[in-house]
Amino acid sequence: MSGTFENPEVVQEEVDILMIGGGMANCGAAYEIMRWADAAKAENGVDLKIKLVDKAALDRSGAVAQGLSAINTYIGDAQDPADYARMVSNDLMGITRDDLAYDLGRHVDESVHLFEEWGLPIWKTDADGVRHDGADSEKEGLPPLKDGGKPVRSGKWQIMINGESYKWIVAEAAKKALGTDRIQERVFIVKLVNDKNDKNRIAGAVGFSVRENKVYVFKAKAILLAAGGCVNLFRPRSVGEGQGRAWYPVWNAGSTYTMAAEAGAELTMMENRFVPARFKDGYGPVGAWFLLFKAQATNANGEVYMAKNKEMLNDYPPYGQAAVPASCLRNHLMLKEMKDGRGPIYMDTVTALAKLRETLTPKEVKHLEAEAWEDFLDMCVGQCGIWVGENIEPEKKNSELMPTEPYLLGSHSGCCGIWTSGPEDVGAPTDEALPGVPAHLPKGWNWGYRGMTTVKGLFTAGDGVGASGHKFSSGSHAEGRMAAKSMVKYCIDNKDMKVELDTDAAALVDEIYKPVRNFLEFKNYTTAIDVNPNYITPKMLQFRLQKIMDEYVAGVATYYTTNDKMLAVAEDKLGTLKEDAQKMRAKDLHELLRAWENYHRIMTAEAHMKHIQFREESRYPGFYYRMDKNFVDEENWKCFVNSIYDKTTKQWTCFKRAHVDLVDKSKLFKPATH
Ligand code: SFD
Ligand code: AMP
Repeated sequence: MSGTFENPEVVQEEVDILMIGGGMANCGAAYEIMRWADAAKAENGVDLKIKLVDKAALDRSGAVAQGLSAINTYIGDAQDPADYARMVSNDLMGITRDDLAYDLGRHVDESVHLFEEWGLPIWKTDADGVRHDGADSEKEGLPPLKDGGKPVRSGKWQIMINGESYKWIVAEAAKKALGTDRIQERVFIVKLVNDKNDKNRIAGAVGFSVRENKVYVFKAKAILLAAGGCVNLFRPRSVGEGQGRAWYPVWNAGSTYTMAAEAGAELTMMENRFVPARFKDGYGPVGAWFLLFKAQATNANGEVYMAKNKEMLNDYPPYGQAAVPASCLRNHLMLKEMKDGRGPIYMDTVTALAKLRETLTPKEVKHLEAEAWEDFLDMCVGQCGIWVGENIEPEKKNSELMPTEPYLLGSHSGCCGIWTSGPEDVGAPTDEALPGVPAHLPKGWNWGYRGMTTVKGLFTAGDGVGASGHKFSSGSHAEGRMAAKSMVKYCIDNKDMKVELDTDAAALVDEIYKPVRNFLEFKNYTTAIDVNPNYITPKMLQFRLQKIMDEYVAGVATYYTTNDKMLAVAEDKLGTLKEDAQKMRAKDLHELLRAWENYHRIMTAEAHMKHIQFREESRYPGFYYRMDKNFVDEENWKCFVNSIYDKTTKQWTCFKRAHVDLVDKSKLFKPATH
């Protein structure tokens, strides 16, 4: 092993483009980037050096690790990107960037076509309307999607796949296109480094190997930071040995938001969160049950709360009147039953499967019953364990549903993230245009490079891009591809630029190995290795963070409620926790990883709390309620809440940015049909 635990080997490397993370977004970027880089070489004589680092192994890293059983964003030919932008806006209570959603909508299908070309099995419907799963549809000679093949739609936007090996397939294409010599796995990036001569420019990043005693200091002109969302900042519902399980992946630790914020990038909508309704204890997804199996959720008395509590939607005009109420509002109606003591909530799988038997052939029914299991086997295998352990056969026994602990993400049904530059050609003329900026986008929505943050050279995609959402796996891949193209353009436009790190390598190494040194210095002070007045274990610190967030920032303990006073307490406690984070210990490389992941979680948690505090309303009923401002205030708060973190003063500044609808939303608010 190189270096020692106390004094790691320092590896310094200079590249033009650094990609951080190897999930869906960066696999998209990796696939796309070489064609633009090769063109840059041929046309401009610029030979770009490119590198991708991932804290894990690409084949199973990120949210798609276990696989998925649906691709949730596929536009197809029955809808268009404007319909998609409308849906995204509606599900996120009206405050999203139409330019980003529209742009994604017009590119996402190409990624899905590539997945199919690379071998991802996609369910198809034949000319007689019969459904075939991926392997069968290939045997039957049904055409691929790009040649007019008809997918099996679970919902309006979602298509069914046999996706246990989804990530393997996407990673293989990424590795092939980028070349394995440009990829380094098991390197955890801790922080970005700004340019010495321009505080608002990116100059590099620093991280460490999770297998060897090595610290990596990268210099880079452009960085694509796509390290996923944030999980485990709230106390999870699962306890004890089950705690390693969450709905979104536990290894998404807020690295994207924290590193961007510390580098000075403007964040947006960090108050937003996603509280998915999931199968209880196993976190099994519900989409296939609601949309494909047409199941209904009920209270303990068998009453369908979406019908029973329909009137409650009238409290939230115009969103309550949408044909499909937003995810948070669906939770809002469910929570009413739980709070009034009519729980547990059930997914009525028995009735749904019985009804399907009335219209489908026995073969199709068998296929669907198998799919009920495969849905979980593909993406959430723990839920199958629960079903087996609790003797649940979905055709005979209903399963409990439960709203989970909150998650922060920008690619699934949430929209927190980083404020990024949009496309240059989307939108209607507005008089708010900046001089020199195309006149069709609102002020501040475009500054030349799609996906670039407000820090020069720093790009993001997938969970990193805020104020959009509903991109899911396919959209994150497409967004990564768009960012790759922009980064190459940025590097060509700035080909003579030199960047210089604002901190020297030795200081960066000291900072990163601080938890190791805390341990080595004090470990002999007590005989119990985990109990020490001079350091705290990352695990204990994580419990503290989760308790604060759960009890004061609208976690499950308070049925997702908080108020200004509780937030003030949280602010105080998080401040102390941030100070104490400097005392985390690392007794091995694994704990060093845990220590820095926790630091990233704390910063993300602080941003979340600050944004909730700033937004004086409850924009997402069912996800969180500020009980002192328990209403949606369209007049004053139909706007983005953005923030900037100052790493020197350690202060957040939150502010409003105007929201503009670029796509007409009136189509959404037809009389409700549910
Ligand atoms: O069932 C560092 N998602 C679903 N998408 C769909 O299309 N269909 C579904 O069926 C979906 N469902 C679902 C989904 C996710 C999960 C966990 C479940 C179910 C159980 C969502 C998508 O998976 C998601 O939108 C995308 O994957 C987001 O892509 P991206 O690239 O933004 O994030 P990532 O894939 O998690 O990758 C993050 C990468 O960063 C690495 N990383 N590397 C270096 N240094 C650091 N500090 C790092 N921190 C993280 C990670 O290793 C990873 O490679 S369903 O619910 O609807
Ligand atoms: P989920 O499995 O809950 O992550 O959902 C997968 C997809 O189906 C996402 O696009 C959700 O927004 C959508 N979805 C889930 N439940 C419903 C529902 N009851 N009505 C409409 N869309 C839903």
